Amino acid sequence: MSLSQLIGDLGEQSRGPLYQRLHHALRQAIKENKLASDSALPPERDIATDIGVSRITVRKALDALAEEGLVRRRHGAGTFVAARVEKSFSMLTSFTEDMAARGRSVRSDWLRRAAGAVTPEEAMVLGLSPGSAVLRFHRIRYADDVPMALEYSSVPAQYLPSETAVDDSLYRALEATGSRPVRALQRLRAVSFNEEQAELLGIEAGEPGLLIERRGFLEDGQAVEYTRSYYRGDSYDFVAELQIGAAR
Ligand code: 16G
Repeated sequence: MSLSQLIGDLGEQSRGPLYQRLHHALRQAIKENKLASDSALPPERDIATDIGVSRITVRKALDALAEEGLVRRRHGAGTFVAARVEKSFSMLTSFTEDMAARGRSVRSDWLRRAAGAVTPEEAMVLGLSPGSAVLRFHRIRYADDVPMALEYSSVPAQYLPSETAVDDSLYRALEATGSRPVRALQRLRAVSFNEEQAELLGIEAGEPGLLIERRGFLEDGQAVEYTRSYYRGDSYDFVAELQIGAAR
């Protein structure tokens, strides 16, 4: 099926300049999986002829998609629909490990990295007494320079020498002090990103996402981590391997 058949009549998609309508139509096609993850798009000039717009219009639409992280340009190879990340829901791995396993480069921008007194919510979740010290790590997490998730972690202060002990990876820092979690409880639910979160992730407010809350525990049952991870719905597939239970 050609791209023009796939996205339909641009006039009916939305208002605004032509490149923007093409951008929105392609974005829709990617989100609806009509353009498969990691598939190659035709060359710009072919798209232009197929849809009946100028090459500049195609270029601008693809630029906008690249900025949103929905397509990726590979030097000399063309433009590809960005691969969705398959994240296992049953492994106690870190963001850094998840991305490294997929050959993606990882970086984070700090929104906050500070010590403070535990809030009532953290005290309940981490099993701490009021007044205890916690370290907070709030980050935008990127894979190949595309913002993928917002992450808000709290760790009881006793498990790390200071907040600056966490550089790239929280789990690496915890491992260094022998306090990496060995068990975790997770809860997940659908969210819609608010204005502030959407801006940090470079997407539009109201887009769907997934919130995963993780409570990580040490061998002795002490809670060492409480993290809320907000994942972009358009970039992740969550997978889990299920086995038939003993009690049938
Ligand atoms: C993952 C964990 C998060 C953990 C982080 C550590 C999920 C749902 N969440 O994002 O709880 O704090 O990895 O990553 O998997 P880091 O070691 O790369 O900082």
